[in-house]
Amino acid sequence: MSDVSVEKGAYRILGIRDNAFSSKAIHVAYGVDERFIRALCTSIASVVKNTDASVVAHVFSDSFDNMLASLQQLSDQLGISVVLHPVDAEQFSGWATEGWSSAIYQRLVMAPVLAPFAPRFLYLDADVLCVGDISPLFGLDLHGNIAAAVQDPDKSGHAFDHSSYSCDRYFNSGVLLVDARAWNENDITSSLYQLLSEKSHEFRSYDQDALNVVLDGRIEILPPAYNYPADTNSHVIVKEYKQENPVAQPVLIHFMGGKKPWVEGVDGEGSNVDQYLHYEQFTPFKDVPRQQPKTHREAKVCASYMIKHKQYVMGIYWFFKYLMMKYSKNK
Ligand SMILES: [Mn+2]
Repeated sequence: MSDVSVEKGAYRILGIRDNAFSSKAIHVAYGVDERFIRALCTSIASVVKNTDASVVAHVFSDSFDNMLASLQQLSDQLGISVVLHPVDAEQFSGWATEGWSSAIYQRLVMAPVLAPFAPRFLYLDADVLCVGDISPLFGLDLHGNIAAAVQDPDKSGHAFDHSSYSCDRYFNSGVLLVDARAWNENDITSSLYQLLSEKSHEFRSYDQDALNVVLDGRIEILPPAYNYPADTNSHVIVKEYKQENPVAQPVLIHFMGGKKPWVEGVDGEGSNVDQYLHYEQFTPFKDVPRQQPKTHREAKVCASYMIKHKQYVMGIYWFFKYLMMKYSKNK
């Protein structure tokens, strides 16, 4: 792939299709770093496989060097256009990211870039899996609001100053339907920049808190089916949320929390991991074994998975790996 270089600020289209940029096409957008390429491909495939609409996938990243071959292959396999948007991550360098990649901030800069492509786009976290048709979202009445999202399972609201916005509508930023024109007319990106430059270290859920503060009162709340927690998350808040909001057929399943379905040993209480693995079959990661655990928490999860599945040797192996990862790190 020696001819590959993506200039900052320029975009590049992989797989130009006849129908891709018709007004009927639906646009989905992701902001990732290259560690998420596998999840990204699976998420895109899951969107495409569940709709008759033409899909254009926009990917924002500060580097495409290690993603380009996979995205080209994905574009060919799915017959869709994938648009690469290089983002200079330097602009987020002073902002808090503890435990996260600065890619969390890429969703804040998408609307100005995407407005020339489409009046409306759907931002998705790469850990969101689509299992139903998202095209109705593109005809939905937003009642003059700038964006639409689903309420977060955690009703407490994370943002630093609860008096500055209505916590009872605190939304999860993993799925965000954006009216690009309204966003730009209201200078939302500038407001987010200003807020994060001053306060990012006071937030708990950085980009999500900032979006909640800036979009307060200008957000349309979507039904839970459009950002439903995956069954890999057994947190008590998530469990209570799911009991209060039972959804028989979700459209977008969000692998919230530390357990990701592309890591060996991650199991859910239901079928969400199997659903994830199903859509992976439509990507360049078809039949590639799941990622090995890389953190001590993942190693621990893997150890108990192996024991549960009566693979005792692997269980003991991962238990020792867990101990080594945990104690070599915290010397
Ligand atoms: Mn997520």
